[in-house]
Amino acid sequence: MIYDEAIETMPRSELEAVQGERLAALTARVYDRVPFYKKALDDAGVSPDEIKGLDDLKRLPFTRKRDLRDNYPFGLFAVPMDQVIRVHASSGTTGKPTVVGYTRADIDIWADVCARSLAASGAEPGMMFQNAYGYGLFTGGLGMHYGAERLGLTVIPVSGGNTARQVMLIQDFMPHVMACTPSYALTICDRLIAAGVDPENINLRTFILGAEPWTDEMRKSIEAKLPVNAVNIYGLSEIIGPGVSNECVEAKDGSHVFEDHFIVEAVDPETGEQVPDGEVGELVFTTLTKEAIPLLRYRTGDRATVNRERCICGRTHARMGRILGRTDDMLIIRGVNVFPSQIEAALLGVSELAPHHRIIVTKKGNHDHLAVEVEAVQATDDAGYNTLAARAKTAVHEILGLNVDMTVTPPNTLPRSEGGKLSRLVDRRNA
Ligand code: DLL
Repeated sequence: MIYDEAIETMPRSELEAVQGERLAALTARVYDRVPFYKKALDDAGVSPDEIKGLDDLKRLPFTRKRDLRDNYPFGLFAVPMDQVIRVHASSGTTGKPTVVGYTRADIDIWADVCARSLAASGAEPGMMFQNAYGYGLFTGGLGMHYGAERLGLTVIPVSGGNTARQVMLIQDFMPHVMACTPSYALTICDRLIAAGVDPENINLRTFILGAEPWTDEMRKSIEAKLPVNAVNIYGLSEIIGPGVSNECVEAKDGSHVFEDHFIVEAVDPETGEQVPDGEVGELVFTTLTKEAIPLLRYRTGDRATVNRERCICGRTHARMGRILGRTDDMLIIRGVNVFPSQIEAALLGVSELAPHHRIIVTKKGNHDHLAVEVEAVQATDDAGYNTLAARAKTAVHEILGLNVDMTVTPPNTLPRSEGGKLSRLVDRRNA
């Protein structure tokens, strides 16, 4: 089902004309209202009245995650605070989160693009929807919640975690659609199978999966375990949250970017030049309609292709391929964005720890798992190391909200490479 047929199947020439008009208005708006953008445009030698259409996009400066951090928490907001009715946040590269805001109109747009996403995935009004994305500062839970209500679904706002309860609700409330991370979907499937649940006795037929990278192999594996469609949803807090793009269940071949609200580009991460359709580049989004925190050419750090070919579902909006990796070292652990620099910052806060640590990423079952090893400044006994480890673990939890396996080792015991340097990040996921 197509939620907004007129918009989602609009001929590309019309769509691009709408984008061009909105881009011109957006540039003028941020120039007037956000000192950061006034300076960025002045520095780039671009006057807002020169931006007349989509062809002028390339002249606009990029925005980066560090710009949000430098203007923490609300410095990039383009409206007075009394018009901001909600804030959300995700992890930043340091201890401080990346903060975003929404006006009433922004919440409305967000509900719309999430309703489009749910419909593209196969949800229909009247269905029951188990929403297992986290509710809170994370955008996943509330974003999908409003979208589901907009589409006319019955929402079960269960939030993330507590697998036993998720499995109970799937059997008792009989949801047709469930949204969670792909790794969690695998866990849910395995638990249902282990409990001997007959798929014919439950209604679950659609998984809407995102917030972390996944592969076609994972899709095959999920769809082999249960008679479901597993469909990709993509988004990031800075752009709106979930609902930046979504696959259609008809093709399951790339996620349609809701281009009347978001311009998508793929650029060479080194040069910043746009790469041709079909080639891998860093995804860059411009928010055309958002009021509270509109962003020009935001560098996501996510690497993927973009193509504008017509889709069998009838939608004309561009599709992005799967996220193939990042241009930075961001990890996603249980849906939480983790930068190694955050862990380093947390450990540096414990004075008995030496600045020598390594972060080891492995797979435990379906999930990525983080372990941290850090050296103590002074040798002590086992009890001493354990106490220090508990403190280090708390320090990391305070910054990331994640429990990691923490080991404190005696001084000078972690392996160093040739130049005496520790390799800080050891990725054993594919080992
Ligand atoms: O993860 C928003 C979201 C919630 C998307 C629920 C989908 C479903 P952030 O916490 O800001 O927002 O993290 C955004 O997560 O830049 C990607 O690196 C990654 N990501 C999100 N969706 C996908 C996906 C939410 N489908 C960051 N595939 C993004 C791969 C994804 N990576």
